[in-house]
Amino acid sequence: MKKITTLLLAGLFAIPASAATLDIEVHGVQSEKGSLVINVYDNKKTWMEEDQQDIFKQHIVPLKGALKDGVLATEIDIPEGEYALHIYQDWDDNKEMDSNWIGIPKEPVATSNNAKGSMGPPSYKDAKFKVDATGAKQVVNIVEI
Ligand SMILES: [Ca+2]
Repeated sequence: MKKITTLLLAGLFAIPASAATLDIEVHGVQSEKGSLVINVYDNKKTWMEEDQQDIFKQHIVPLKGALKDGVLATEIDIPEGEYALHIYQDWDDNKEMDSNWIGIPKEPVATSNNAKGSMGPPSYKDAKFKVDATGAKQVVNIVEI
């Protein structure tokens, strides 16, 4: 019996206990043009950088046929931890958040916790949230700035 218990425990620990599901609802999507790009960051050093190596995880959802009353619902499998999301509607599907010459986004944007910046982009501190073993949910509004 003891042996079986040990085996069971070993089996349990072999499963990555840290896998969790992050549910994301993006409200206020105005059109089905392009894709929704969800960039997940796990530290403030790389926050909002667009190089692939700076992004912890990227999740791209084509919008055609994916909206329900202007809401896009999706989920990401992610280890437990602390994260912040930067989301934009990539109208032209060029995998970049287009912005004007002073850096103001030209495509609709959203941030986890609906964090807002004052005179600049929102901070990692305001946007960060925890994902524990039971997962997490973020409901955000996407807006044109
Ligand atoms: Ca773009």
